[in-house]
Amino acid sequence: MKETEAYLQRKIIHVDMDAFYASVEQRDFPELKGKPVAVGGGGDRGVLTTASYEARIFGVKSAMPGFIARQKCPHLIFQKPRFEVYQEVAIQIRQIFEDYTSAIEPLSLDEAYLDVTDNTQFESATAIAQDIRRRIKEELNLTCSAGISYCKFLAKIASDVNKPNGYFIIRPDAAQNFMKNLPIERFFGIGKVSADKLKRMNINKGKDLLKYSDIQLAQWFGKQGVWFYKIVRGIDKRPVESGGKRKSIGVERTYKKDHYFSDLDQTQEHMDFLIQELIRRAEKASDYGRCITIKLKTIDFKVYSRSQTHLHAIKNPEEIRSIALDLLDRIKESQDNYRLLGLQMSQLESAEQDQFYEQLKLEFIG
Ligand code: TTP
Ligand code: MG
Repeated sequence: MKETEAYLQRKIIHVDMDAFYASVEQRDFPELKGKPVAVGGGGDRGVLTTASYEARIFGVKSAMPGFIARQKCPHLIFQKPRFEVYQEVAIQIRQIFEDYTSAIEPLSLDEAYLDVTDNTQFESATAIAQDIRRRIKEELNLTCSAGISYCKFLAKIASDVNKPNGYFIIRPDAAQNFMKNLPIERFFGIGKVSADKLKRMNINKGKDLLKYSDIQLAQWFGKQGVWFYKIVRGIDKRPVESGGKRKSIGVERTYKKDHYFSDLDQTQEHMDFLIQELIRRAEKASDYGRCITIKLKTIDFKVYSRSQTHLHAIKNPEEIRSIALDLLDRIKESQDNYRLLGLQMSQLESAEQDQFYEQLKLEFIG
């Protein structure tokens, strides 16, 4: 087998739970079954985390402000999120996955890639996906959808095709055809800005993008253009990255209406609280990062974020404070009122150590 074709032989499954938080609520409170349910968004200003499929018929969806959801569906039932429960369920799902492969890459609580190429117990990846779906239903009483393909991008697209409670396979020989009619914004790595630009060039679907050479696309989009050229041909060799350590430690706080803030002094006070909390968590994890990011969300949902990266992990509370306040200064020209403040530390030492050891291991093998 030529090295260039090896990636086509892989068997990757993408599993995504259906209306995850809402389904857990309907499972645990049977009186909610068959009803339009929203999780979160019940307060004055909150947004929904998700909605049950019964609510989606009314146009209710994730990230929608609660008051709009209520307008669209007056009998919508608002549930308070129970994050610890969802986290617990995510661990149970993960335990089921581990019976099939150790190559598991979670994307969020309810979504993961599995590389099952080496699993010889089942006759096909589809059989594995179906077995996983059966077990999630039997053991956890929840439904999910699965996509099966040779690469991450297509497996993820596939899990959406027959959602909810379905599955879909995209085989290598069917991939080209499948992608021809795929809207441009659904290709992995084509973000909103690029998609808009492509559409202005009358490139709306995969088949339109196929007409352009890598050189042309690179001229228009730089390095990204080369990726567009590849992804529209289904060339996605990204491995399923398992065992990934956590990449960041973050804290954020959403404020109620009476506590919105806009002036610098108040922001600093709130920031001090977040700094203490961040340090507490970093100490608990014995992990510190090189990069500090702050995030501010205005009352009309504009998000500002600023980061600063250093050469060494930042451990000193005073240093974190001075970086955070510096970053704040860079946002503060605007006179907005804010409802959310967040502070995050990333480029964690432990994760970088792992990369370093991984690199050493490779050098020894090589
Ligand atoms: P998704 O998989 O995007 O959505 P879902 O599982 O609710 O519905 P679907 O059937 O379409 O997959 O997200 C998983 C969970 O993550 C979701 O149940 C709630 C949470 N979430 C948020 O908290 N905020 C958000 O904006 C989104 C999109 C999801
Ligand atoms: Mg989901």
